[in-house]
Amino acid sequence: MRKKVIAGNWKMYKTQAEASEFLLNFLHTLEDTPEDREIILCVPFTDLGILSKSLHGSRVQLGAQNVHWEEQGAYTGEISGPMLTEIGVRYAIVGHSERRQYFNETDETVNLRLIAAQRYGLTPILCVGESKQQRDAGETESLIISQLAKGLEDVDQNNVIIAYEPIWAIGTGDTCEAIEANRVIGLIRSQLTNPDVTIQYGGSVKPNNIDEIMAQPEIDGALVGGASLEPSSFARIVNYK
Ligand code: G2H
Repeated sequence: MRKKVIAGNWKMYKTQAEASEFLLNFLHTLEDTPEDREIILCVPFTDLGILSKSLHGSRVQLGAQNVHWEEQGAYTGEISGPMLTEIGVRYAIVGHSERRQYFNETDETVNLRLIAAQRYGLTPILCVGESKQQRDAGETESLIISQLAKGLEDVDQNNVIIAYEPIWAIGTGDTCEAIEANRVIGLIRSQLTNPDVTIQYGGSVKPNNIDEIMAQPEIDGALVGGASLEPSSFARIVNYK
């Protein structure tokens, strides 16, 4: 049985005070949430410390939005795996399209970060996905196969989550049809040596489309941006039917 995983990606939103307020209104909504799903919040680095304390004893796991490949060193602005695991972080998003687009993240650096995340005890969430231009040019399949091959080189597939995030559907409200997301995720699975890897869909996941997304046989979860910022909306997503 593949694990179902719903992860919020807060991106660069929420101060510590706002994060604490979110939890006040969110945690009680999990009382009846079925045990079959893992819930993760991937939050800004500055929120990790306080959330690590507040989430202690809850069923919500903590994730970072990036991780460097070295244990320590002169890498201004970066955070290492041991810094994250020391404060109870379990997951790290790697290779999100916003990192690739705005911060020159490449398949090579994504690969280094994935390997390091595993080395230091984190489970990485590898993001792959095509732009509108690439989709229109018929390059979706080849691009994703290439991102997977380069990103996953020497990566242990027993400890990784993959998120298919078509760039054209991110933050646009323009969701990829569930059936099309299912098709691409099936293609992703066909490229893996471990068929039991959890593969999420991400891109404008909302309360009104989560049930259809999670009903697809290949889709094991969701990586949720905008709709994870508001407690009632994320609660509805986590409590998908
Ligand atoms: C895709 C997603 C979260 P949103 O980036 O990773 O964001 O749900 O806002 O499209």
